[in-house]
Amino acid sequence: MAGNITFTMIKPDAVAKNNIGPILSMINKAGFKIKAMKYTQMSKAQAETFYGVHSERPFFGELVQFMTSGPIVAAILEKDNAVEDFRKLIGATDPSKADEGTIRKAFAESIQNNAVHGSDSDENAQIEGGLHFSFYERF
Ligand code: IDP
Ligand code: MG
Repeated sequence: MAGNITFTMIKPDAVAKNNIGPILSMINKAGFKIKAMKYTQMSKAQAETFYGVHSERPFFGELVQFMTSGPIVAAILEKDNAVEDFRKLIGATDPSKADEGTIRKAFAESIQNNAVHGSDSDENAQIEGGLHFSFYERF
């Protein structure tokens, strides 16, 4: 059965461009509820852990640098079929391939600076949420 939780970050590019509000509005309009949220900046160690699966990719160093370059908004979102529906809402990793109406189409700058993160599986949603939020920070 599909899970009802996903994890997202509004990335430093979108925060720097003052797009927190418009992105949260799209998330709310798509029917996601906010279970947990914080405005924070990741350390190098946190970003390396978060993106550990990509550690062998050529872009890993730049990705970690980018993700630690400024504040992010981290959140746990709730909805039926959350992971799949949120991936549809954010669109393709490369914004030039993202569909109209998606968050990345509207706000991403490049394949790296692509405005938002969305978990790719129920298992990773649990892991990623756990990296950022304790039980007492979830409502
Ligand atoms: P996703 O965020 O759509 O799930 P992943 O393949 O999991 O995409 O990659 C994680 C993040 O790494 C992307 O969101 C993007 O910021 C960055 N990234 C992915 N592919 C590239 C690339 O080819 N060049 C530079 N950065 C990339
Ligand atoms: Mg991914």
